[in-house]
Amino acid sequence: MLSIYSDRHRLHHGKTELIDGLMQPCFEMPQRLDMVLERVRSARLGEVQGPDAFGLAPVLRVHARPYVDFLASAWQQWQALGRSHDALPLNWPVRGLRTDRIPHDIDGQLGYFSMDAGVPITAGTWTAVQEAADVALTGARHLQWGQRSAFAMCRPPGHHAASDYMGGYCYLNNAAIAAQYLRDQGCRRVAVLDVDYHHGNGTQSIFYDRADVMFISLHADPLSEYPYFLGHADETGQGEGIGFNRNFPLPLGTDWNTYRPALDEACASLAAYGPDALVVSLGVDTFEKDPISGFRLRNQDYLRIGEAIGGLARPTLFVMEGGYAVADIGVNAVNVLQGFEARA
Ligand code: Q9C
Ligand code: ZN
Repeated sequence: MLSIYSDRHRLHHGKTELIDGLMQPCFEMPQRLDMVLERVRSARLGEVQGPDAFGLAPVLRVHARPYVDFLASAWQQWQALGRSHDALPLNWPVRGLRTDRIPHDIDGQLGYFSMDAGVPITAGTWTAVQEAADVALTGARHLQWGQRSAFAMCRPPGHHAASDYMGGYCYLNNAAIAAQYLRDQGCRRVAVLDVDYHHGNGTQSIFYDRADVMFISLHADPLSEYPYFLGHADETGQGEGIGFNRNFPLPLGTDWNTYRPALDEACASLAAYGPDALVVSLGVDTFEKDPISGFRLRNQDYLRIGEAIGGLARPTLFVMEGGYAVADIGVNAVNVLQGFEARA
């Protein structure tokens, strides 16, 4: 399988995040992707290529212009106040507060364009984030050119980012940008399957009222786990999109015996939809040793996930999302890809 990778992900390296009331080192760190690249090479998965530059046009098909302008200017605005440490949001427009005016002040903008504080903005964040979108788009382009599959090694991840907000380590929604690009290049139907431990609230929001992009997610029940405020089973779509969104919230402690029936049902829905292309939001934070998660999947279970996806026999783009058990991220991600190839 062809993999797309850029070293520029390193330009994004937040220092600390607020966890359990304490500022602690960011779990979302450059070493994550180093481990994936190392495993792609040691497992001889296939060629590794750099991304092409697509510019902002395909990003703006998914994200709102004011949000993209904010991301592009945030560091400069922050620095202009004499701050050289990471920019972080601190307050949000919740129920009853106004969202019809965008604050001029950077602290107000950080809150306006985010869902939580897990999104440090550093000097290199905007460059790294654009590069991650290019990595996903380059993978999508290879599907369009006839490849059966590709692996987009995106970092930072994307599935919590919606049209106009960041959150949960995500800035631009790499998988959504790739899915929309595939639509724009002539695929009539595209499906996104999200197997990250956390619900892909951003991707769901982006495609919620559309029938041309189906979204299916398996994740920890939002009553128990981040992102808490989206991802329930009764979220089935809106307007034209009714019936084209499907959530499988699963209990904490989910192991393969609980996961597999949900995955099989998700795959049956995908097969019935019959997409021209499939985008997989590939998070491996469902792993038993993941430091921030509560599922119990084991290394070999990822081969089975890949086989199930391969059985769909669709052109498939894998987009890297979460996974924080640094030593095992590469093994688990590449196991999915090898399981897929064994079945494809
Ligand atoms: N108790 C992704 O996997 N909160 N984002 C963690 C831990 C944020 C995860 C709290 C989790 C965001 C792409
Ligand atoms: Zn996750």
